[in-house]
Amino acid sequence: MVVLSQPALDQFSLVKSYKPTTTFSGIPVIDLSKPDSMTLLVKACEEFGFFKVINHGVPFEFMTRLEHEAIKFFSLPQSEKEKAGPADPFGYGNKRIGPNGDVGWIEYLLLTAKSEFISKKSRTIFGENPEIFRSAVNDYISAVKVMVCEVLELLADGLKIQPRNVFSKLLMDEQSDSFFRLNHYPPCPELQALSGRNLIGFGEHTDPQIISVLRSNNTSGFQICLRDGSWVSVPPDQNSFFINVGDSLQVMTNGRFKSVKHRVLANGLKSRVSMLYFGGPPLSEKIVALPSVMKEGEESLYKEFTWFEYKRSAYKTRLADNRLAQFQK
Ligand code: GA4
Repeated sequence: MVVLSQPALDQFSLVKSYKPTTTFSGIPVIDLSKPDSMTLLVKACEEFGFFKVINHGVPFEFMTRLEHEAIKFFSLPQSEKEKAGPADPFGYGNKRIGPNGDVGWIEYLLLTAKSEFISKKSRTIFGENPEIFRSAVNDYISAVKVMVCEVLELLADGLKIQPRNVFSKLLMDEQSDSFFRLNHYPPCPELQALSGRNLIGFGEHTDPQIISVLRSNNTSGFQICLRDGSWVSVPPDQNSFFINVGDSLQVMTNGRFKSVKHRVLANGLKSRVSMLYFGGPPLSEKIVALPSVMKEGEESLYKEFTWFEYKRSAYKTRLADNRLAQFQK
């Protein structure tokens, strides 16, 4: 039997923070039921690459049902959870993130968002009685996908791009390479001894896909990096979704929308549970700046690449690396 040793606490990244990080009150809040949402969405993607949506239409019950199932899974004995691992990339992962040595104070389940895969792998990932967990994941993903596709269509309208499903069709495609992730950040009591420093739950990075949708319980920890390089804490809100622009949408809008750097800090006292949908295109899709977003004479900032090529190179990087750098012209 191969026993993988756990990384010791001193192998985790510690962030110096002698004063508490600023809690940011300037995060754009977009009410999807209001007529000004289109304009505000475009502004948020340009300024922050990040925003919160309310009145989003996803039943709260879908979130709580899945959260409950996730907590049940993460409460299983370690040996049971390991049966769904390692995350290569899909499956159960504990402290190790990605294939290149990143670690964080986290355990997670990483899945493809394809429903037929979810059912096939059910028994290994979702245990002996997978039906309830599996349907909670499927219902949640379906509803979130509808909501985020509406957001993408409003963004296309706001950018005056036609057809308006130019982004959303990539997520709706049968071949869409979208991921789903359930994260559990256990409380870390040893944090008290770190005298004012913070422990990294999930290290700083940008998301490679088109768009990501985050929902968490009411435990803090999530931070974004502002344009001036400062890190700010995002107050959690279990009723809303936080949405961020991914690298691919940055390229398709020729840098007009920003793929925001974000990270999660571990909490000393409370457990954080989050669920993330990463909307990606089909592997064969060419990721290029759309001609309709370019002004006259504007040149594309990036070389042409397919989503497959981008992913292949992304999996050779560390979390904090700038994955778009090598595709810049
Ligand atoms: C970051 C965003 C998503 O969580 C993820 C991550 C993926 C993984 O955990 O397997 C990666 C990371 C993420 C980017 C660089 C590579 C791949 C870990 C890593 C070091 C699921 C994704 O798609 O890219």
